[in-house]
Amino acid sequence: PFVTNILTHPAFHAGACHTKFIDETPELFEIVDSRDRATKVLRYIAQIQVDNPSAERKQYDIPRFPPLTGNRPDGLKQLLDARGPEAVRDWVLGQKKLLVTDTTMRDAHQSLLSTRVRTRDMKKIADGTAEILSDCFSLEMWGGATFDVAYRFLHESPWERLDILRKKIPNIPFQMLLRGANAVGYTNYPDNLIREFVKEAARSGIDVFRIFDSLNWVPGMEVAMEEVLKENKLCEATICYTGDILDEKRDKYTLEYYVNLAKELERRGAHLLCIKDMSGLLKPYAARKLVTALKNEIGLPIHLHTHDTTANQVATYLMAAEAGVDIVDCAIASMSSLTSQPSMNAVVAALQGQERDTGLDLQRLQKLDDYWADVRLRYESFDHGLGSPTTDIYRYEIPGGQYTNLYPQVVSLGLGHRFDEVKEMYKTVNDMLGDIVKVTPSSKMVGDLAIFMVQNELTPQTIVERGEALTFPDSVVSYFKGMMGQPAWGFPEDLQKVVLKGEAPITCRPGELLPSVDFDAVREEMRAFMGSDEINMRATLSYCLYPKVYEEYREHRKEYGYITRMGSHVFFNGMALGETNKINIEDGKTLVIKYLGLGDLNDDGTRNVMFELNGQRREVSVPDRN
Ligand code: 3PY
Ligand code: ZN
Repeated sequence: PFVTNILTHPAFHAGACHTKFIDETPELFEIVDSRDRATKVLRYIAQIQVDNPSAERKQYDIPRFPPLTGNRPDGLKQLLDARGPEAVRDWVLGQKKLLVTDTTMRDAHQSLLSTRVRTRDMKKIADGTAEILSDCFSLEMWGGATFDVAYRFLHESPWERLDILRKKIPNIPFQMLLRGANAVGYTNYPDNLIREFVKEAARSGIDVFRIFDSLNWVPGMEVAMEEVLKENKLCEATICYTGDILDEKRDKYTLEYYVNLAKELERRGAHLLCIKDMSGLLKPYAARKLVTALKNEIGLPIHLHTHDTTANQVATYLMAAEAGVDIVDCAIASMSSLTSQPSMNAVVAALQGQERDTGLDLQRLQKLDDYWADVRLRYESFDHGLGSPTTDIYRYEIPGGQYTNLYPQVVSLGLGHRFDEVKEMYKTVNDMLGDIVKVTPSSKMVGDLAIFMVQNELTPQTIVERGEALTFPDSVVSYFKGMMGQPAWGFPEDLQKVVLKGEAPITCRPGELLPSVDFDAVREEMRAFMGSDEINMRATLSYCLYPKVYEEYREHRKEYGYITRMGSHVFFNGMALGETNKINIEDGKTLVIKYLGLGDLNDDGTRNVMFELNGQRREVSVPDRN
């Protein structure tokens, strides 16, 4: 193609071509580059077609968008930027409305759609969100599992998501979920990595950092909290709720336990306190009791988070609202309920005209709801969670996000028919460990151990007896070593001995032992796959957190280019025969692609795939792996 470009270039025809022609005519390279980019996009789609030739490929209508009014009122983001986190805290405490955080762009899809919602589908509703939700407390749109899933499965940068949404939504505070010393990963990281990560997230637009420790171990939150305070952002320290404060037989996670924890977090400078009910165990009357006690004992706004797995949680919010909770987490109705957050539309409707009226406009919320209902259809292949609510979660205490993923995980191990046993074992493991807080990453460890025990036909007794000869899952070894922090009531010593096989556990903060990251050395190491591409702090941090995932993301990018703007049904499922799509690969550059079908298998094992690209027939060949 390069030669063709030269031959067809007007300067060449005019005889003005000399040896410097190529150097001085950069658009030749642009043409090559853009043709190259189009080929990459075609190859991406072609590979999906070839990998799954007989898939049923649906076409979708354009989603329904809310009509924009052009009126995007200032929100709490302006107050935070102008007057700082204390001013926001005081404003929250000084007003009556029940404030709402919208989790649609983070926890809702993490808990319903295996975290797969793409930046493109968030960007398209960003303007509408900025107008309609201008009065809400925050948007939870970053952190948790979204960070690695963006790179790993969506082949896009979570940092870019933050940039894009920040630009379109300048009025609502952005909130992220930060797993304390585990950041957005599953293991403890060195202190300087946590600090740099917080700094970069704050610089990139995160305003509210919800920080938790998966064992409610305060030292695990310490470094992240300190750094957020330094950055002058809102530090929302978290108590993870487990057990049942109404059950007098359970004497560990009592009202007193939670109140003491909350006091400690307030003492350490938190601006807000989160009750994180990750498994949806906080029953309505327990919420009333807990919120009343916390309101009496501490002076911070209280932000309640839950999952509606049992269908009890709108009632929980109403009881909490009566008891004075300040903020609740909801998702737009079509992305709510079951393992996700309670429906914002339902909560708003329930409080209309009452003392704690949210002030949000139900009619306009319906427009956001319509959009998400349409978009959700594109994620059908990930939408295989609970069909109906279940109260068995009170027995198993499995977090919302984990509950949707556990079944496919168990199926992929060939244990689908033993799912009930795995759930029962999850409970058994919890009892065996002395009843611990279960949330990422401790919940993953409990799940891993439960599956391991079912697979190996182990019981709490035989696991200790046979333990010497067993190779335990990495997460379990890490837990018993103390690398996830310290559980409040210690480790079962006999099991700890067999898991660690003579190695001594640690009792201090893992961050005190982990050597600091040498960022220069890391950048040097990254050169190997980054080539001449810029290695900025974001790239470096991502690589430190997820080396393999990040490297694969760069490779994918090299091979297929920038596909973040491709429609989601094409991105996941490819195109139906004869379907035409416009695919935007950069500002002002749109490809019109029509899929014409599969061609022949070549001798080298590749298969030709036919398209029309901007009206011209194009054939690309990709490996046929079937
Ligand atoms: C996460 O850590 O990703 C969670 O959502 C925990 O509840
Ligand atoms: Zn959650």
